[in-house]
Amino acid sequence: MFCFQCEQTAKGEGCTKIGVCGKQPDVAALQDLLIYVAKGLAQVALAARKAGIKDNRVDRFTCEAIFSTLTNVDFDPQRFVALIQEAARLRDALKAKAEKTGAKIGAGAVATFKPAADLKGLVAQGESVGIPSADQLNADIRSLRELLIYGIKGLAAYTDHAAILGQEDDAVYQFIYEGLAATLDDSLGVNDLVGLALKCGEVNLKAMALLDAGNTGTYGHPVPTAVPLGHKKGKALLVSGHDLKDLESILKQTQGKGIYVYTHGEMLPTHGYPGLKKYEHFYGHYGTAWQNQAKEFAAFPGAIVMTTNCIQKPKESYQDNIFTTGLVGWPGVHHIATKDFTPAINKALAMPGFTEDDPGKSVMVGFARNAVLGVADKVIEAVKNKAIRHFFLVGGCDGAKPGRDYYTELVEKIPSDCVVLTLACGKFRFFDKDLGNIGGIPRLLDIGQCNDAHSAIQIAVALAGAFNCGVNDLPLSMILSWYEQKACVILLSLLHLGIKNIRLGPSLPAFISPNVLDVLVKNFNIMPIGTADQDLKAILG
Ligand code: SF4
Ligand code: SF3
Repeated sequence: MFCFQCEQTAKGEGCTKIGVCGKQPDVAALQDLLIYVAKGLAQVALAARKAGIKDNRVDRFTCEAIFSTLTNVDFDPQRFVALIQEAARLRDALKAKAEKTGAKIGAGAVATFKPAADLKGLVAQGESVGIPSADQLNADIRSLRELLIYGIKGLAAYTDHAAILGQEDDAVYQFIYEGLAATLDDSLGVNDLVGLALKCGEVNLKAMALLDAGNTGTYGHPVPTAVPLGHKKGKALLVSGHDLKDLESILKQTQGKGIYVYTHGEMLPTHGYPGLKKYEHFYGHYGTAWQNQAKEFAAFPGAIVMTTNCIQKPKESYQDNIFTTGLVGWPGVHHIATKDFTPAINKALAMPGFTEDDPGKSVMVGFARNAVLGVADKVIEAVKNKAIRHFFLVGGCDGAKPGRDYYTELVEKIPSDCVVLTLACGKFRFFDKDLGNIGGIPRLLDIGQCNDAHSAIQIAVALAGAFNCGVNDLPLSMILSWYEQKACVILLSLLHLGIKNIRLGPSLPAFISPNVLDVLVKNFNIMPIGTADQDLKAILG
């Protein structure tokens, strides 16, 4: 196997024997094969679209298939067998439909590839279509094709999240097909691929705006809300991942059953949505970021549902208490495909739950664009009268590397006349710190999930508008942490917007070649994080 799509890749180079994430070589090969078949499906979809034929089932499926290959989503080989076969079936059906209209559909090797009938055969096929080695393909082309693929993975994930809430835009699907097909096109050089990667960032802004519209249109704009980190005496069900609709279904299905519902990881900001916080048994937040789940889930006295990334290998002690839904999968873990969460609810009822009330401390969430821009006058005034010196956007993914302590230290050392905006699971490095406030404006503002990056961008753009300057001229520094491919596409969106001087850590992507890095540094002055002291000195002088 060879995989280097995430930040924790082995030795900062690539996972070759088994994934550091727990991905087995057979699943790695099946994921490579699924991406390969998706590229062929994309070629056919583009040709069919030229003939005026679109198929929403193909569009939705393509995003689901690609999302499944994101880091820490699906580790179950059988699910990939089904996805590969369905991809080929949909491709052939679309081709037949288009050809009936007289359209000419190309018959290249990828678009006509026949998947093997069984898992063993598919794994063997997958092993021959993985990422080419640096000897087989020019290092910069390889780097940019993979950057584009990882950008598309993140884009497909956000497109799927938005579509679940009824928000779709055909231009997004069109680009996903174009981007996938472009990675097969040997005529494209470095400049073409850089352009496509930035276009991926541009299209992702559309996808994230759709997701924002889906979330806020369905559940209202988040409002500042205190979330207890403790628990209530009673049965307990923990929901992790990013999917608000799954959470809502669970809240509806647990109503009146004597179960308290808790959030984990990226679900924390959901407590701010009026349409979710109205449920009285939606109580508090348990635990921290994804990489601590083995310890935290083992200690949780109720059932656990994973709605999206990030799942890790369940420990034996809680293997029977954890359930997956949507695109998440782990072999042997009970998967709830129908959205009837009865098995998880029955498990929560059978487990002891918490034996006493302990509200613990609480944290504030709900500072998404509507809440922050609602007090924009106050914020602008505070900047003008120098009560606020600088804004730091410290956000992105969390992960297991010790170097991620940087983000905790940085936030602790940010001076008291500065405001910290945060989003995504990287916040768990400092989310429970009491940073106080500046004239009533909290110094730590949680904008939401990684899925809410659109909200952060809207806040920055609105502030720039208020100060009549560009985002790069604001007293704002972006200090980001990355781990998986949703973060890759958000970074591409920021670069598309021309945002400069981003600090990225804890390490730079292994799939970025030295020349590609050079392009990014020259055009965007993107830089690796240093030490907290050095970076604060460089930013604040
Ligand atoms: Fe390795 Fe990350 Fe790929 Fe998992 S997703 S195999 S940890 S590079
Ligand atoms: Fe986190 Fe997986 Fe990226 Fe949603 S939950 S930000 S890593």
